[in-house]
Amino acid sequence: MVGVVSPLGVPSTTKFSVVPPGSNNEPVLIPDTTDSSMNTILAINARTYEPAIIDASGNVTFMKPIANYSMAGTEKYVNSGWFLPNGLEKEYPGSGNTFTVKFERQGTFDYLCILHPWMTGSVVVS
Ligand SMILES: [Cu+2]
Repeated sequence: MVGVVSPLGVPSTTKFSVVPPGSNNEPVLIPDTTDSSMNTILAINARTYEPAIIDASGNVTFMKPIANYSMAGTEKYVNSGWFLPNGLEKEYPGSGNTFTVKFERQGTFDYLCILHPWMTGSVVVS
């Protein structure tokens, strides 16, 4: 499971660590376009906010918003990122409003909305 809010420990002014350590969690960092030494940090878990994959080996890959993804079926985690109404996503860099998945393997694949965990479904590929 993954949380929407990203709790962070701050051991120094430049390093952040997730709480609890090893959780499926990392912050959204938005570079400051006027000062390259500065970032804005959203207390939202980037692994929910941006399209992200955790492969069978545990490697995390982020994709650009409005991504197309071919799912091998061995992934530990596939996330679409946050969907916002058309146009509004421009005000929230990293968000989008569509996510396309091509299923490469037969099976039943359960999904849920992280913001509304009672919204669930299954895709059956036969
Ligand atoms: Cu929802």
